[in-house]
Amino acid sequence: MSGFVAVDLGATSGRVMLGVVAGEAGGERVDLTEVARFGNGPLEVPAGATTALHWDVLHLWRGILDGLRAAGALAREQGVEIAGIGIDSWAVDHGLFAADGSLLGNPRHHRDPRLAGVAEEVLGRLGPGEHYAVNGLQTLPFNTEFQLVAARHDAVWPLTESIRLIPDLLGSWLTGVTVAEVTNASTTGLLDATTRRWSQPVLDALAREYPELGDVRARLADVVEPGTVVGHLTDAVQTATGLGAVPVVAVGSHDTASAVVGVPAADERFAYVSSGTWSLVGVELDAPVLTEESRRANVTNELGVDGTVRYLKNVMGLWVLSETLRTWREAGTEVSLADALAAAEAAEPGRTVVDVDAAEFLPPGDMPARLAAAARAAGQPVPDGVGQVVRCILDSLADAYRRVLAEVTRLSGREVDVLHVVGGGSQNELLCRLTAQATGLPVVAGPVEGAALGNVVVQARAAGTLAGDLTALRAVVRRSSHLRRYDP
Ligand code: LFR
Repeated sequence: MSGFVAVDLGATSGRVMLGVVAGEAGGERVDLTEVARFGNGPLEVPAGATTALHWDVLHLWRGILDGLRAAGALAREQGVEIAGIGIDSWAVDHGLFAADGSLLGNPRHHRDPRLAGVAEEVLGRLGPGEHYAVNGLQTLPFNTEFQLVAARHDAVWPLTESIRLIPDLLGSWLTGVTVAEVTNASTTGLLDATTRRWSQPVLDALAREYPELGDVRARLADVVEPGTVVGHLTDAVQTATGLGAVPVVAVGSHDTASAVVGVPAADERFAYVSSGTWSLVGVELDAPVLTEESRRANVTNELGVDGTVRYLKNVMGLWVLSETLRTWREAGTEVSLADALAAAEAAEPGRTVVDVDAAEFLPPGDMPARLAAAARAAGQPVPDGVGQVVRCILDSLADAYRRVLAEVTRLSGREVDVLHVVGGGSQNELLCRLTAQATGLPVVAGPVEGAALGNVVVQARAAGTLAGDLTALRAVVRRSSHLRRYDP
């Protein structure tokens, strides 16, 4: 039997899973076992007169090596041969490498405060309409292109020879080969959403406005599609993990792209919420929507597996809840997630609904205070106490999902019969129920490990263990998952 290792890195934890493909042809399923889990999160570091928000990429590297060793041990126990490794992670963030191949410092976190105002400045110069017509990307303050503009005066910038998004960075450490996987590359702002290649006009426009950037294209690897073999584990990694020369396969390396593959839909009439730290709400299309109306609505055309487009929008997601619980914990009141949700369940419905996508909810900090300020500004009752605060967050998320769904279906013309919720947030029953009520659609919740399953099935197809189009892969996902349905 063949096993595939999925490395799935989220904003709060990284996981290494072994997925074993079992069952007869046409009835295959993936048995997924988590072999390692390690923490992840933003780290604030003093930087001269200010502070900078970073990721601890070496901690992730250690977690991955430990996880690969554990996956190897489990595979040996089960008599399974590991036939591939795939990495997916959050998007946009990247490491800078010098000509000698060394990493120039820890990657910045996309919630870094220095990005405030940069996007507006850049788009003011490039022309937002022209820019969107090429890259089709929603304006988020942290799109890679804005991060690069913010980095152009950094001491390490002139030394930078290679820019690698997180999964490509880690893949290059595993194999010695650097690629730019397309689904994640599509979140940089530098890709042409129609040709699925780096956009020379966009790169030229940036170089013209910001000469200090120099030749960015020379620092980017060539784009590859999911399913491409990146390379094989280096000798050093083989020694560190006890694995052989296993191939590393490019999957939908943007976690949301893998999560959308992991949506257990039966046909194309579906919408999804990939629910984690962020909630990504959208539909899957065959071609990008690059209209002015779409740009004004700030809907994104991120690229998906098999030539698809993920037409979606970022909603602030469970980040607001996790930061709320952290704020209370640091103030000395430990509230478990289960207790928080039980209190929200008992609280008055729809009492306070705020715009959770407002910029003030992006950086880490005191969310209850920000929610109170937003409620006051909107002339709504200020939530007080655990139940009201958490209820306000969930009601506001469900309301944001409703708004975004109406927008993406209208702008794309895609009709949908069902809303799939995948990822960690699919376990939040109250949120699923509120979502069904708000959208008027049946909600199918699960799989929790949508991204890891999407990662595994794309590898398994590349290896010839599975066959077929996305609908066929999704049937495998469906057979591999426990799903729950919530009717409106
Ligand atoms: C979700 C996600 C989103 C992206 C955000 C930042 O994990 O990948 O799709 O917008 O993180 O990278």
